[in-house]
Amino acid sequence: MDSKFKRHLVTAALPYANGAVHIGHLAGVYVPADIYCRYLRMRGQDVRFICGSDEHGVPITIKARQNNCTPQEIVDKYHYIIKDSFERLGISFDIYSRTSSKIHHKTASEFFKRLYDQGNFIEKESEQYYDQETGQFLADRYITGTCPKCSAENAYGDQCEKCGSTLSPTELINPKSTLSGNTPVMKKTSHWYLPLDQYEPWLKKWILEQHKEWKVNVYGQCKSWLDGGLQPRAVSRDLDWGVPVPVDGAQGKVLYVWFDAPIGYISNTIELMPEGWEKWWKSEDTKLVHFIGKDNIVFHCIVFPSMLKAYGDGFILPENVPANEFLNLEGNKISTSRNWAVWLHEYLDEFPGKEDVLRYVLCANAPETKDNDFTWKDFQTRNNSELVGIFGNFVNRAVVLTHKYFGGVVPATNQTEETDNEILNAIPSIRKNIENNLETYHFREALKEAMNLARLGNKYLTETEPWKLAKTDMDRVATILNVSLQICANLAIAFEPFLPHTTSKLKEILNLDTTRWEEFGKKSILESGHKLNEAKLLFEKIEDSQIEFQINKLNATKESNDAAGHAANKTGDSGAPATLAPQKEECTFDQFMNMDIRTATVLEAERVPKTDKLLKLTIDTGLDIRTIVSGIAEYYSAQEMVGKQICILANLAPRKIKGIESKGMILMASEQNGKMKIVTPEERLQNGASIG
Ligand code: B3M
Ligand code: ZN
Repeated sequence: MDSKFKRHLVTAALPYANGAVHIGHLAGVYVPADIYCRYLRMRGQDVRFICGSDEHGVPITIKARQNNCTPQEIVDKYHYIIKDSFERLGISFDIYSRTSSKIHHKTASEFFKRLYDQGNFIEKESEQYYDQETGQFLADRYITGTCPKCSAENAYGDQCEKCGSTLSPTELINPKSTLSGNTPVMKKTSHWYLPLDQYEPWLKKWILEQHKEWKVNVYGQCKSWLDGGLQPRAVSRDLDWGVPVPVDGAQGKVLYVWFDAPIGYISNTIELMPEGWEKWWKSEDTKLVHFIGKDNIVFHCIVFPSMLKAYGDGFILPENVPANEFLNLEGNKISTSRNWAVWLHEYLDEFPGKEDVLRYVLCANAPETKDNDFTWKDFQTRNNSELVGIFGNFVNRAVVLTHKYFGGVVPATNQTEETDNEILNAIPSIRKNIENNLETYHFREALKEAMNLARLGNKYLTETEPWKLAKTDMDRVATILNVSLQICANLAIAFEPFLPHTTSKLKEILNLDTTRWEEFGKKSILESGHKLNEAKLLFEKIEDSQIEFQINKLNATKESNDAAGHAANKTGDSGAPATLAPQKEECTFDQFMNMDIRTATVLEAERVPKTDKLLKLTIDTGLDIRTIVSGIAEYYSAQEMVGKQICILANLAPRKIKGIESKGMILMASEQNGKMKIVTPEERLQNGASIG
């Protein structure tokens, strides 16, 4: 361990609260950051793991506009979905807060004010695009056009997603307002700029000379920015959502989201430790590490350090910024807007108890040095042949045989043989490899090493065949099982940073309260005579049908994306949607009046076990609390449903679905692409309000 530092401050990029978290975010940032923090804690280090939602910026206001709601409603919705799903996956943040918090507004505002007062900014008037119809300046994503670098259409005012170039709105060819679709006009406005060019010599020295050890992708991106020459960057925007610029006469202006978001790391640390936070940010013996995705490199390596440098007052800089590349999904780029993703909260609902399988696959396949692909087939194979076939199988055999031959008590070792010593002696070097890899941010390699130990254990049992020796040589069986159980105990330590749910199960089986990293490598973690608990499977096989369900889900997304593109063209031509279900047969007024349709609110929701589509909902109909089973799991997760107001047909004859009595039916509207959406009143009404 690096003894230069007394404490470790680890941050993970603050996810935008304009959508849920997906596997790309996890593999790139949160899973490696969590492994790192768990490892440091096991080594007895003083660690704070800081994160929170990034709740400002144009993507959020655009999403609110699309959904006809306020930005606050958007961030409230996603903040809780994100926070809860991280917790369920076992991401062990010490704090997960949000940038709409009071404390953040105060911290960010004061930060800006100090730089302003110190004269660190340049104030500049410039002409910027303005939408006359909506009366708004068009910052960042409020403007799209053709990319000047790669000619892709629909590049944003701040970035082209196709080629990754950073852009400014005036570089776009044929700019259009995303608000009205109109061609914008130029209008004068003034903003504050951080003169990054002034920090260039200092940054060059700090990064290019003193941090040659940074990952190649990170160092390379910094070098190309620095070689290209830095320009002053605007740190304010004409927007009504964000931290107001704390300067007289700056009405209608807020801090640029990339100015306030990294300060979020500081605000969240203050929120966590109102008294002691300063030593975490201003003491040379704190090691600061930022985990991020590759699209955030410039902000964390160039802009934020320049802000901290400008601020002065002893703020430390990151020791390292381990940024990962991107994870693709089944050969295509993950996309929130095209719904091409595996969403964490959906995964957790669909694979209960399999948190660690996702952690394992995402780490084993992490895009550490290049973009990588996640496929459901690979997910299944890694689970079935590695977790179940190697790790789970080994532990299970060792424990079951100990129960069978020694009543679940760890037997004493007798004479050891060459094979026993070989495997026991291999453990300390595996430990060293894991440590070296984790401390240099090579998480895939570290995990591979841990898995190698399980692999060795499995091979050892297969070769020594204690079940055959049981007829002739119980002394030898005792030794083999003692050795095997020591390996199990070592596995419980080795895997803890990676698969914490599994290792707590394993510790329970081994009847171990705690495991300590210092013990990793020992040959006698479990003393002879120690009683084990009963054997339980660490992992379960994932069936083809589960994988097919996921693949079908993605295919449906693909089809609906294609259909949406198609339908968009069609509507452009004729103004009429392509296909709608034909009108049903006439019904009478009385028949209609017989239907008792009302509002209700979902109190609880859970997936009906062993089904793909069904949710069991407990709802408040105003009249009673009842259960409805509905086939909406394809479109809504259980969590998303809780708290939603819905409309139900209340007097539908009860029927049993999968053994559960369902009373009523939820009203749903089906889109052309077959997707269903629940029907809700425009405003929340009292439950039981009748509809007709
Ligand atoms: N909200 C951007 C992103 O998710 C972002 C990171 C902020 S970290 C201070 O790519
Ligand atoms: Zn481009």
